[in-house]
Amino acid sequence: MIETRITKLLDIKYPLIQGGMAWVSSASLIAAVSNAGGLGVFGSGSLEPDLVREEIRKIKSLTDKPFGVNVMLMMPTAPGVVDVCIEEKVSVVTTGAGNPAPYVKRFKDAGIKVVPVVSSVALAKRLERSGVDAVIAEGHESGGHVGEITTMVLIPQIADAIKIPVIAAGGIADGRGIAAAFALGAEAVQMGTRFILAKECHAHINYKQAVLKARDRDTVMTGQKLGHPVRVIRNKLTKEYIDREFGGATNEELEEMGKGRLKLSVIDGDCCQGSVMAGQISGMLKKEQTAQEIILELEEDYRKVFERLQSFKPI
Ligand code: TUI
Repeated sequence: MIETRITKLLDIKYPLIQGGMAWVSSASLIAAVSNAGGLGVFGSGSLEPDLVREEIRKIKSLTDKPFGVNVMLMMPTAPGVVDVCIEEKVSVVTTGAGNPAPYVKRFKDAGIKVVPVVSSVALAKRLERSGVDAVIAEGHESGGHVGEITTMVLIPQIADAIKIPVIAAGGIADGRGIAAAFALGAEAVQMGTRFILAKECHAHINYKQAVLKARDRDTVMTGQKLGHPVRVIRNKLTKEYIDREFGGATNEELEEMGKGRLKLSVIDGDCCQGSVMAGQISGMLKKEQTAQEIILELEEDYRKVFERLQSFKPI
């Protein structure tokens, strides 16, 4: 498709990264994405370090290609998960929901590439100084835990502010999105929501159906009052949660109400009372495919967009 600093850095064929999604990104999905030439990423979420190690070993048994692990920094398990990533010598660590600077030296000393998710220019600059290899600039369109700035606005500002390569995330799921990300200054894209619909993704069929059914305006923000905004598909839970959030519930009550909700939808398939995290691009997604079909379709789709853009070339 295209060779960039990211394909070289991560030793992958395509500049395509599957976002690490807690509970959703199972070993089978990660291996399928990496075997197809992208970078599969395991979302360790709130898992205990020993379970993360088990999953890493399962992935290693399914692929000899590079893959990544996402460390969710706001979880109390994060320091233990960092130790496991270092002991298991994973190729790449991505981080989310916090500042990974305290861990960068240990990762680099272990030969691990560090690619944090950022949602502001300030953090991107700070992390470049701390020695990370690249950043994933994730816009407000994304699913799950999100920042405030949209992808369209965030990518060019971060690309202008730092020298290390930028990976764009948030609202990207086809060749048009990839071409747009490159135009804005990114050198690869990360996609989460589209890979929920990979056949190798073990998320419950009800979760996949919720993504397939969603239209453009069907995601909402929860957790704004707690200071951890999370984008999910609207359902019975979000109605009750938002009513209580803006109806005077305490932070403790809201924390309690949110506990275990992601597993409830992804694993148990309760998409009424569970938290169905997905991006705004859900409205565009209409079918399940294998990871390889997704990646080959993206390549073909990107090529067509590129050809179309040639006709706009100034004479
Ligand atoms: O991490 C994500 N997305 C996620 S994690 C997740 S699991 C979860 N489970 C239950 C409740 C909430 C989440 C679901 N989705 N994306 C990466 C991301 N990181 N987006 C935004 C940020 C971010 C935010 C603030 C990164 C750094 C940051 O900096 C804070 C600081 O210290 O400056």
